[in-house]
Amino acid sequence: MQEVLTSQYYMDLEDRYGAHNYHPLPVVLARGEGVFVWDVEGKRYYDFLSAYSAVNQGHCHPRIVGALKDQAEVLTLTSRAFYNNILGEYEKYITALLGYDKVLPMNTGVEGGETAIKLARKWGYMKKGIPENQAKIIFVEGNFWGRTLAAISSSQDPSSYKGFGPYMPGYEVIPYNDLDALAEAVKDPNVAAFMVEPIQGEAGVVVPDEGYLSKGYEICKAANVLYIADEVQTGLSRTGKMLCCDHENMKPDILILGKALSGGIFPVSAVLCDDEVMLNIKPGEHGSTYGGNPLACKVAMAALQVLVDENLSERAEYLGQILRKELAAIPTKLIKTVRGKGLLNAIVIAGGEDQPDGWNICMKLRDNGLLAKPTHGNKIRFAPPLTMTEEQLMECVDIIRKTILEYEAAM
Ligand code: IF1
Repeated sequence: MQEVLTSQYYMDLEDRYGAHNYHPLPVVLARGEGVFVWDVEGKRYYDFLSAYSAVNQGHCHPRIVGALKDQAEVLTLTSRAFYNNILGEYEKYITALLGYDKVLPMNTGVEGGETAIKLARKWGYMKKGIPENQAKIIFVEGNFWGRTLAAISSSQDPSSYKGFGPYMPGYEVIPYNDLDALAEAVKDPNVAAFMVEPIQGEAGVVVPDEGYLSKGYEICKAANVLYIADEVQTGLSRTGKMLCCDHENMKPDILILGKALSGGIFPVSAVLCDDEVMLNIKPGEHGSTYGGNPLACKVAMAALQVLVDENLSERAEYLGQILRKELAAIPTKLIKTVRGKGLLNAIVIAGGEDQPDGWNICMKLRDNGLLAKPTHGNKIRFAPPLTMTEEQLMECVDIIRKTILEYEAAM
């Protein structure tokens, strides 16, 4: 008898045949369109995670899917052993759009971070005169930039690094949002770069003080240290500007993009910087099989054009103001803090990181038709696709308010 393909059936498949490296919310999605996703039973949800800001343009955006389909039937991958007729057009487009001399195309966000660190180290040796293998990179507490060994080596979160040592040398970690600590750290002549998220995503949408970005840049500039902005999660209209650094009119020396660079279609990342930094990596010193493939380039150009044509930065700014105001107005003791910029927001649930309310509230939100995920126990990220209408946002606010008040009443 044909097995009924229920959510449980699919969850059991993943449990039996897949690595157990995640603990997903128990919902099995089968379709996405715009701000909505549907589970295998046909129930519709508002997506308030946007695949961690990879789906800023909304699920299966027709222009981006169209670009994928058109190119997929012509030429998908040449490798960089040869030229192709798409990569150069993309490089010209994205460097003009974001104001850099050059781009180095990669695939995942963490590859972007690794590439940025290699560029910074190489610049440190070839331009700053740091002794070979002595280059240092400064990170901040609460950083998250992926799961590779280089990325977890800068983490203070045991679930990220424990059991995976030994770790990458040449790292120093200072407090986030602390300019005095940065000024002290860059005094070391062997420091090549400072790498930081303009808003810390995984840490629970931690927004630094106004001026932290621009003053941090000035401190690095004065010490001949490169400023690397990891905008994999904050970039591409998510915080109400094309780049989060734009809020402070600050142009980082090295910019890392990922996630929404492909509108959730498949992995595309990019590292942008000027010639002074980019040209220290010579032919054969870095790359990847799929980096800059024609399909990725066409998808990325469409994804970027959608951000511009649909004014998604302005929408994120406008809707984010409404969302934070409405969340702060919910009459509850459960919500300790509401914070964020644009449509990258989070609520902090009262009580410690180890209490189950974040997860339990997300389970209730799921029952009420909205999908969100807690981070570090008591923070719930609220980051819908930027294409949401004000009417849809208000419907989501109603769902969140109803869920919070019902949860509190049942405590
Ligand atoms: C997972 C977290 C978010 C990132 C920043 C680089 C990367 C990420 C600022 C690496 C990736 C993803 C990883 C993904 C879930 C998600 C995440 F919860 F894990 F931490 F967004 F906050 N820089 N973040 O946020 O990009 O290599 O993944 O393409 O590991 O489950 P990637």
